[in-house]
Amino acid sequence: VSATGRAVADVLVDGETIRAVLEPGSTLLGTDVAASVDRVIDAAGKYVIPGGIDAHTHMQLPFGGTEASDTFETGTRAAAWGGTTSIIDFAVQTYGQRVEDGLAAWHEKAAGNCAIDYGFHQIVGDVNEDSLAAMRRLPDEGVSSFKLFMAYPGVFYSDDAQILKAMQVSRDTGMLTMMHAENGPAIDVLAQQLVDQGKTDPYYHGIARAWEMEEEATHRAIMLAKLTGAPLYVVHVSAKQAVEQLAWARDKGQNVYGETCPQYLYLSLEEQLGAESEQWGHFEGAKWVCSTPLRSREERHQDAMWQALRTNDLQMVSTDHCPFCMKDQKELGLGDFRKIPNGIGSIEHRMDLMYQGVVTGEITLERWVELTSTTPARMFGLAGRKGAIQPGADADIVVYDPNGHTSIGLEKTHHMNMDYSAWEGYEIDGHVDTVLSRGKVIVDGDEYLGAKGDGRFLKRGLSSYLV
Ligand code: DUC
Ligand code: ZN
Ligand code: ZN
Repeated sequence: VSATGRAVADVLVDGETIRAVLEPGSTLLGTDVAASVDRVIDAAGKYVIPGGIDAHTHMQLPFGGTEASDTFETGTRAAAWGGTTSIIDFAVQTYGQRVEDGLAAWHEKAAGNCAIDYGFHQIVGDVNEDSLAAMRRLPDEGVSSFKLFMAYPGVFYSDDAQILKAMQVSRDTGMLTMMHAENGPAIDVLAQQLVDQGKTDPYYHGIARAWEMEEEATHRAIMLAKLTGAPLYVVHVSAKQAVEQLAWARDKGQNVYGETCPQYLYLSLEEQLGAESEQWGHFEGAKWVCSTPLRSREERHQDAMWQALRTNDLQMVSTDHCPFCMKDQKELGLGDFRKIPNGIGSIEHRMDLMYQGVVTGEITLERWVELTSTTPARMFGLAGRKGAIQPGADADIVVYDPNGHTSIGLEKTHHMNMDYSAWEGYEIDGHVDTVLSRGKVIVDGDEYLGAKGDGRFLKRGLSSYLV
């Protein structure tokens, strides 16, 4: 299955590379191909798809006084189990730090630890003259996109002046500007007022981060991108009004893109409000505290995300994988939702959860491949190497069984380094059977054959979507 169609075919892998896609029973240079290879993987009745590319992950991200609980080792292993064979993680430059040092630190965390190939975007948390100069050199390092935050004053936040200057670098270099689009200063006032009223439960995280704050920031990012001519990619879109902004800008011909995440397709603020357990009481809702937040199902944001995936107003699905345990991590926010580290762990389940969209008729099989692999490769400068089963591409291949079944839960399918699953109880009509990463079988049924250090750093080129 590719982004453009499906066919019954044999895929010939030679070493780390796809050599040919052949009609079954083909001969190559006079020899019967199937009879002359070292190994045949029988995928009859199953889908053979390009390995998933998760273009938004946060392994070992320092956040809220703690650190995201998946290391590059545990996070990429979980990814492999779930049919994802490449990630693009966010290297972080914090206040007062040099961009080069932030990037070097991320290389140190990842090198020799990944089970699958990995690339980096660069978070620029401190836009100043030094970092603006350093950003111009990032494409030479194979880092062809940077992320700014309109949220999180005091942590990663950039004001409009800083955004404008960074976007000018984006325009000049062809690097994609990735934007966390929420009005952080306004959100922080609302959050403080809620806490002052004693509204401290996790649910109020979503009330403080109102959709108006996402719509406004998305619009502002679009206008700054228009003014500067920067290509813009808005991450973790969750509000239907934010999608309307993207669609509006795209209809006017602007080079603007957006992703959503499984949590914004499946989960809701109402469910977070209703969450309660013996152990945690209403603090149970902390499991789903992430930013942007879960949105109201009554307001139909989830339906709008699925629709946008069909109409191509949103082009990709990434996870924003940013896992924290309840114990000692989410727990930090007991009595004050502002102190709950933001994030959900989903890297293992993205391919399955999005396949559910095929089963329920929300998207087509081809669109599934496009949203989870082909477009991520093209968007982030990996076209030709990743995201398609074609001659010359890396042999990153998943055999997916539409007749298989996957039960998600902490005691079931769970390899992420977390003490809970945000997806507990989800039942998937489908199963990742076999996973190849550059020609090596790393998942074979219930057996894991990958190893840390198998994954290599991906030096990325510029986006195929540049004009
Ligand atoms: N959102 C999250 O949920 N976690 C990390 C950073 C972010 O923007
Ligand atoms: Zn973000
Ligand atoms: Zn993120």
